[in-house]
Amino acid sequence: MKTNQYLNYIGGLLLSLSLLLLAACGDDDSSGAPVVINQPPVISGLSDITLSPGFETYELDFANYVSDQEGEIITYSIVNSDETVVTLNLAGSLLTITEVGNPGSSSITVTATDGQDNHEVSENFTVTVEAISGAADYTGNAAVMFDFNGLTEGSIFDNSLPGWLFEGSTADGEYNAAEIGSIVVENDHLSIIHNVDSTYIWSEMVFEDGNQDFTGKKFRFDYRFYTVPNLNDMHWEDETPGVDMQIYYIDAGWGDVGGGQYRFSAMDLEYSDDWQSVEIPLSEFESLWENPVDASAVGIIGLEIWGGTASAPISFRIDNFGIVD
Ligand SMILES: [Ca+2]
Ligand SMILES: [Ca+2]
Repeated sequence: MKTNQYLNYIGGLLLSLSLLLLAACGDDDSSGAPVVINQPPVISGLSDITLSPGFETYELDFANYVSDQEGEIITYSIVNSDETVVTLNLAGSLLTITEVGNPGSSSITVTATDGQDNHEVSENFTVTVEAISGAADYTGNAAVMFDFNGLTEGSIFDNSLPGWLFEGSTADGEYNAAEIGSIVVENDHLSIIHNVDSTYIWSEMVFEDGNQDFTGKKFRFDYRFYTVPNLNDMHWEDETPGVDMQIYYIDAGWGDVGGGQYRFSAMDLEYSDDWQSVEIPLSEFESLWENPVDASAVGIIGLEIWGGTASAPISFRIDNFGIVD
């Protein structure tokens, strides 16, 4: 007997058996339906996902990856292994993955069931958010330039940044890095998150060689993912609630010659997924602490951040911070 003839024979035999069974069942009023075994759902085709920084949200419809023999209504549940990388929202079969702002990977487990006993099936996939890259190095003529390249990654409060001093304070004058938000050296740039009301971060670069003549030069930096509450041009020490940032320069003696300040609230920066550049002539700065605006003898440049709350943090990335032609 050839194989296909044999299969036909077996098929015929099975059909006969089925009919016999149906006939037998027909005699039993308690189970009149044919014996059909309900199958659990099947998940197939899910693959790992890699997302670039700035994706904001990404949607995935599990209905495209789950089938059920009986076409029953499928219900889904999810588990997210790392909420510092992505957060998840599930509405029916539609999964929305939301960016947190940190690179890394999270393992996501989806469980589907058709509602029958012991019919829960699960599958894992990984969502990877790629690391955020620093801006391209500044190629113009710089008098002072912090590019943050080649530094140990981690909190600025734990890892000193050569030539750059960071301090912070709460309103009562206490210094507590954990309460001051975070500035993290990451992948050749700084990540700044400030989410504590009535607290400031003050950072300053004191030039080793003392005062330098920056007449005619510009303050510049690159920024990315700029997310801030409404800046109100107030300093929390003076007025509450104060939410603003500023860059500044001053002579080494803090007032022997002069300096200037420029508030972010006057820059009107917009959120951008890509690196953006800011350049402001030092001559366009306002008076700092009533000192004359004068860039002829600059010994210190700085960045100050005031305010921001847990629900409305000041958050952005910064690179290539310095003084240029
Ligand atoms: Ca089923
Ligand atoms: Ca850099």
